[in-house]
This record gives sequence, structure tokens and C-alpha cells, in this order.
Amino acid sequence: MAMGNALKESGGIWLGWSGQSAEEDGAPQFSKVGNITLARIDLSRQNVEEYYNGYANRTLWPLFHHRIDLTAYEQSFRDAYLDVNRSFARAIRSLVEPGDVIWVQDYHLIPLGRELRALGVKNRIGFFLHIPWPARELFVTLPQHEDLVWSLFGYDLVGFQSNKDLAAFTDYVATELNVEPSGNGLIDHFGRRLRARAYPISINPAEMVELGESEAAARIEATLRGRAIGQKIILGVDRIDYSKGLPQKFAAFERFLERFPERHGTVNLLQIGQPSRGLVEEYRNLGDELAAEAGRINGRHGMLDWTPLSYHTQSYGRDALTGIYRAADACIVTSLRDGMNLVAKEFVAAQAADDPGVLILSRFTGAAEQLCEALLINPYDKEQCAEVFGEALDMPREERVARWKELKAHIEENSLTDWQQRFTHDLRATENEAARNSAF
Ligand code: GDG
Repeated sequence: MAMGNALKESGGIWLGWSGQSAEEDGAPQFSKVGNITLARIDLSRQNVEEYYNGYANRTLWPLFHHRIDLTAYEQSFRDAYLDVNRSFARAIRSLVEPGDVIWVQDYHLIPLGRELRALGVKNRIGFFLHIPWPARELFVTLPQHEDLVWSLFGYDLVGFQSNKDLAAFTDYVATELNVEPSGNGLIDHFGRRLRARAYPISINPAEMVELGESEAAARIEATLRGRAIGQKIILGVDRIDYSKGLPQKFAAFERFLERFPERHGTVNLLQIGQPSRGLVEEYRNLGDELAAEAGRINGRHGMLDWTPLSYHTQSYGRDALTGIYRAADACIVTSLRDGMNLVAKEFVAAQAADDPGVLILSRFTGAAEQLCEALLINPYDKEQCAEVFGEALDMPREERVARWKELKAHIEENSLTDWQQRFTHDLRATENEAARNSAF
């Protein structure tokens, strides 16, 4: 979504997997949406399994989110990953004009830059990682980890979500490759020069304000407020993913109910859980676990006229979702590890200035580096979370307004448009080293 919004402003060609599988990998199919040309490629069923569900979502995703207990270290997955990146590079090659800048997004495509260099592409190429960069001790469990890092040197500019991700990457480079980055984030190695920096992604707050004024938002906001008279709503909005700390969130809420029985009947945890990656077993198991936990908590603590935890897995339109943000008294993000977390920023941007809700934010998100006026939590600490629930619900209006103003100002000064402009500006400003480098 964030990338769609960013491209809408600049125009360009977007190339990626179509989301469809076929007997064999297909050629790009072109279509036009506004000033964006979409080039979509079907993948063979085997590549969907080994590349997408495999290396991307069962190797890199869990590893980069520090879940080496869930990481699949399969050579066949890695082979498919490299093959698909090679085919994407061939598909892009014929589309690239001199002077174009190429911006590669996320962990599915780390080797793409190197493959493009191997095909003789000399344009400036940047890469942005939407997920965290792992701690060195965990990253080195990946077979051929050095090759993956080498492939990053196919880029002129590599962007991370946060300073801590950048620090983890430079720690790897310094310790494993024996290279100290210069003050400017320049790293010379493998016969190439790469610049590494943090570019925290964001949202366009004006879009949230506009969505908040839509009919769908007003309708859902009124429905929720009407339903919850005498009750405060604490909201969670997450993809159903083990990185989001959903079992921890439910456990913390249950602890809150146990410790503060006087709150019974006055609060509702409304959790929107968007199903994702249903072809990966861990995700299906987590969905089942959450549904069972929600039922158990409601069975144990609920009353005839009060359901403590509402758990919804249907998807809402962006306008309706904004209405839900506006109706909430607080929003809680419990990620155990998260590159940024856009929900936190969307919630803040959607709030009404005179009566804003409170953001409760895991310290383990990239967003916590910027949104310091949120109530920061350690989601593993359910006693702390239980207390913070109470603090958020009781926070006086003046304090809510004061914190919200700071949070909103931060998002306004660092919007999605700023993020895109900063990255592309820096990418255009890199000395184009490709011509002199022959390492690929
Ligand atoms: C990855 C990184 C990084 C959720 N439910 C509905 C819905 N959503 C939308 C939210 C938000 C998006 O999904 C979730 O974004 P997050 O940033 O929270 O998390 P990931 O999906 O894990 O994203 C993350 C991000 O990339 C960007 O770089 O921040 O760290 O993991 O926009 O609004 N949208 C709609 N209906 C729903 O029911 N329309």
C-alpha cells in the first residue's frame, strides 16, 4: 500500500510477481494504472512454493525477525530464490533506459541488483529493506550469508528502516568483512562502493484525514461508538503474523482483566487480524491459536452483557479502517520485531485533534525510534502491559492532546512523500560507480 502511494506521485514502471502461479514462469504482462506501468510476472507453482513461500517467507522472514526456530535452511529454497531474481533481472533489462533510476523493494529481491549488474546495467540502483536487519549472531546461521551481503553491493544505495537496523548491518560488515564504513555510510568492498543509511518509512497523514472524512469512516465510527457506550475501545490492527506478538497481546489483556476486576464491563479489546501467508503452516496455526484464545478469554471473563475481546479476521476498506481508528480510545502495537509498523502512524494521523486516542507501542518496532511520545512497552512483560492499559484508559485529555500533537508533528514532518524524496534524492546523488566497478 505504502509503495503504491509512493509510486503514484512519481510515476514509473512497477515490476513484480503477479500473485498468480502457472505451469512455468511467464513473461511480463503490462498494464497501465494512472502514470504507473505495471509489469506483472506469473511464477511457476514450484517457484511460488520454493521462492516465495520458501526462501522469502520461511527463511528470510523468520530469520530477519529473529525466529531461527522457525527458519528453514533449505538449499532448494535458496536456489529458487536466486533463479527467480535472475529471471526478474532479465525481464527488467529490456525496460531500462539510460538515466532511469531503479529502486528495488524488500527481502524477496535482495540479489536483483547484482543480477542486473551482471547483465550490464549501469544505472543507479537502490534497495530498501522493509523488514529489520538481523543481529549478526543470528544472521550468520544462514548458509552463504556472505553471498547475500555481497549481493547488496550490487546497489549504489541501501536503505534500512531504522538506525538500529543500520547498526546491525554495519556491525556485520565490520566484524565479518573487516570493513569500517566511513562517516557518510560509504562502504567499499567486493570491488564496489555502497552507501547504507536509515530511511524510516511513513504514511501521508493528509490521506488519513481525508479518509476519516469519508462516509464509510463516519458510519463505522458512529456504529462503534454507539455500540460501546460506557466502554472504552483498545484497538489492535495487525496482519496475523508471529512477529506481531498477538498471543502476547491477548495474554497481557487477560492479565489486565485478572488484576483489575473493577474494569470489567468498561473496556473492549478490538483486534482486527488480517489473515496472511495462509500457505505457510506457522501462519495457519497462529490463526487457529488466536481464535481459540479469544474464545477462551471471553468464556472465562465475559458476562451476558459484555464481551471483553472482539477478534475480527475480515478485511476492511481503508476508509472503514480509518473510522475504526477514530472510534478507538487507544491503539496497541505489540510487535516482537517490526521494521517500522505503519499502523502506529495511521492511528495517530486519524485521530481527532480535540480528543485523540493514546498510542501504546512496542519498543521493538522501528516506529518506536521516532514516536517517543507513545506509551512504550515491552510486549513480553505482561505485568507492565496490564498497567499501561490502565494508564492509557485513564490518561487526562490535556496529556493525550499534548502527546498526540508531538506524534502528529513528527509524522507530518516525515511523511511518505518525504521518505520517497529523500531516498531518490540520495540515490541520484550517489556517484554512479557502476561503470567503474567490474565485480559482477
Ligand atoms: C511490512 C513490515 C513495515 C491491516 N489490516 C487491514 C489493513 N491493514 C494495513 C494497515 C497497514 C498495513 O496493513 C500493515 O502495515 P505494517 O507496517 O503494520 O506491517 P506489515 O504488513 O508487516 O509491513 C513493517 C511495512 O512493511 C512498510 O515498510 O512498516 O515493519 O513488516 O497499512 O492499515 N488495511 C485494510 N484493511 C484491513 O483490514 N485496508
